Amino acid sequence: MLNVLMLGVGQCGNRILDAVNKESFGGTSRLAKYYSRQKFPSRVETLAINTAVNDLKELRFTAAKDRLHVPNLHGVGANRNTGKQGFWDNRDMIMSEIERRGDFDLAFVVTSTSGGTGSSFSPLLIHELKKRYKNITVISVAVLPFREEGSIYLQNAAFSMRELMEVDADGLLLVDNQYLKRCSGDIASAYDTINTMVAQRLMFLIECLDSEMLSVTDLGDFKTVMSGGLRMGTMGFYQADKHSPSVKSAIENSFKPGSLLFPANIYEEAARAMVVIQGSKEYMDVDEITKEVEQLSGCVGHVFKGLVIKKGYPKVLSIFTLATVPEVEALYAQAARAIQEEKDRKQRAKKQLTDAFAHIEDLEEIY
Ligand SMILES: Nc1nc2c(ncn2[C@@H]2O[C@H](COP(=O)(O)OP(=O)(O)O)[C@@H](O)[C@H]2O)c(=O)[nH]1
Ligand SMILES: [Mg+2]
Repeated sequence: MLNVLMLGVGQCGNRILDAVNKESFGGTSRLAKYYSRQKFPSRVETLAINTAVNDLKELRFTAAKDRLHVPNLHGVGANRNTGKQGFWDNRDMIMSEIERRGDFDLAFVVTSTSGGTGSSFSPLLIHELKKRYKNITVISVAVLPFREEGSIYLQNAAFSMRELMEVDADGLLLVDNQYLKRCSGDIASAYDTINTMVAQRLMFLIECLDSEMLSVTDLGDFKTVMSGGLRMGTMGFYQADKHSPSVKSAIENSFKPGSLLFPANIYEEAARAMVVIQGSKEYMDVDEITKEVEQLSGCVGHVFKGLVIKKGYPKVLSIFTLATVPEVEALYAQAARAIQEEKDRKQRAKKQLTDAFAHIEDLEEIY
């Protein structure tokens, strides 16, 4: 049995964690958390961490004991320096809250890269986790902002992503709000849709890593996939239905740009992959599956394949690490421009005030 820790940090991380808890309790009832058992086969501990108590209050499916308010701050106002200080001031309290939940094999740290709390806490948290848990695999699930959300968010995303890559996490799974915007009209329902997509994929991944598989993929394989390429990746998912229960098309559909959480042409950009397929025996045509995976292996360095027999139409999760990420580079270029503009704006404003004061330089107040 796998011991899994899932941390949701900051508002975005908290909400995605809440979506996980909603899915895991298998219902939409607000009361579900009080009486139903989690659907996870593994032991999964969830913890929502935030400096803003209001963000924690907003959660609907996360038990009170799984919400950790880091005190004396009311959010950090998207300021990552304030956030880092807040983490250091409360490090022992936060870590002991995690450690009293026992030992873990695998941890997901879910956060937006662009806000204040999650983006500053998460790299530090990952560092602490790697230090305190000897054999733990830590994967960061990092949400990229809508590109028009403003210069501070862009700058935060650029710097926090660099920190996430530098703290020895075992890999980064990217979720791009901008790319996924097309899934929904207004922002609020886009968030819900995106959060549910992420929750579904993570839960399916955990379930499969801990299943009896025909063809095995385990935590070690997942780790190997995540360490491929740039150690940054994307996840595809597809669930077939009764109109088209073919496992072949389910696999192919999970590779398509429309199924991915971060844009990539996986045939050209992926470094390693893991494809996990679940479904009733009657749909699991092993020859077809092998053919599909072999085709992918022709383009991608190494592909791990997992098969799980479980009642239902084929469900496919595909995880890719990437060898090139043009979209990330474009975000850094945009962030650099935004930082420069912000600097110029500040200088112009300062100059205007200096000029204004100059008008009264040689004058005194007269009464
Ligand atoms: N996908 C998704 N993104 C969100 C959600 N809430 C906020 N964000 C994004 O997160 C960023 C703001 O970070 P947030 O998590 O609110 O900051 P923090 O609470 O200070 O860590 C923005 O880029 C938002 O678009 C959410 O529920 N889902
Ligand atoms: Mg927020």
